[in-house]
Amino acid sequence: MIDFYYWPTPNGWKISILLEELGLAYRTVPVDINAGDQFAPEFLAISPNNRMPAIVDHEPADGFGDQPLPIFESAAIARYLAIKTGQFYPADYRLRKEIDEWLYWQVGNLGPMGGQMSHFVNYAPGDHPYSEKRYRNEYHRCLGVLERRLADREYLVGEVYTIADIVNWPWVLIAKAMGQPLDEFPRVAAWRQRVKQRPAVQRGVDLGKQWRDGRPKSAAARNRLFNQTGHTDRGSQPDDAG
Ligand SMILES: N[C@@H](CCC(=O)N[C@@H](CS)C(=O)NCC(=O)O)C(=O)O
Repeated sequence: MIDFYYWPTPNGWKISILLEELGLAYRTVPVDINAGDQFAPEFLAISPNNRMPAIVDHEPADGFGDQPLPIFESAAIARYLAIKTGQFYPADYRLRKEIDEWLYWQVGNLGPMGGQMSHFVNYAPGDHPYSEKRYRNEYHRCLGVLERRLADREYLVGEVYTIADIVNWPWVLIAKAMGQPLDEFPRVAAWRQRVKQRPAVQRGVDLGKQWRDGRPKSAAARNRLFNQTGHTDRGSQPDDAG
């Protein structure tokens, strides 16, 4: 059994989709990031960067011993689960090299740029034209990178669907909702649609849909989620009621 620490956001969907694709048994542990659950000491012991997704595998893959195995960071989780099950991460070294490139690219580029864009478009109080433009342009640039990559491919690596697609896709799913149409990126739009049609992808995105209200529940929670207080990992604060 796998404990899956999750909240329904693009980063969470990477792993809900993969777990559904793999058909693995898992138990969802909600990490309400709008309420501050990510700062609970029990969660920080699993995910020291106070972010979900994370997993604990109670039946670790061969070679990992028999103690429950915690893993944080979506790309690390995806590689682990794909290697454990022998799916979506072909054994060929050149393909693996390419998959790894697109995994690291996602967690270092598309994800953070999209995340900051979303922050300034959806959450930041007041107007921040420079910051909003900077992240809009960077997100737009990333979509251009994907468009070129998909110019002669159905999927990000070769002709097979891999964890590179699974990890990148949720951050393209939300493009339109963030005010970035995909008309300029027809190959990306077609790939987005191709992946979206997979039943496991639908199930992954639907997981915990009822929790997706999108907003921090209090001023204190908002300040902590957006790190307005310069917090470290002190754990849950008692002031979340406001
Ligand atoms: N690089 C991380 C990013 C994870 C991430 O940013 N998760 C966000 C939600 S989308 C989170 O848990 N935020 C809580 C916080 O910032 O306190 C990954 O790919 O796993």
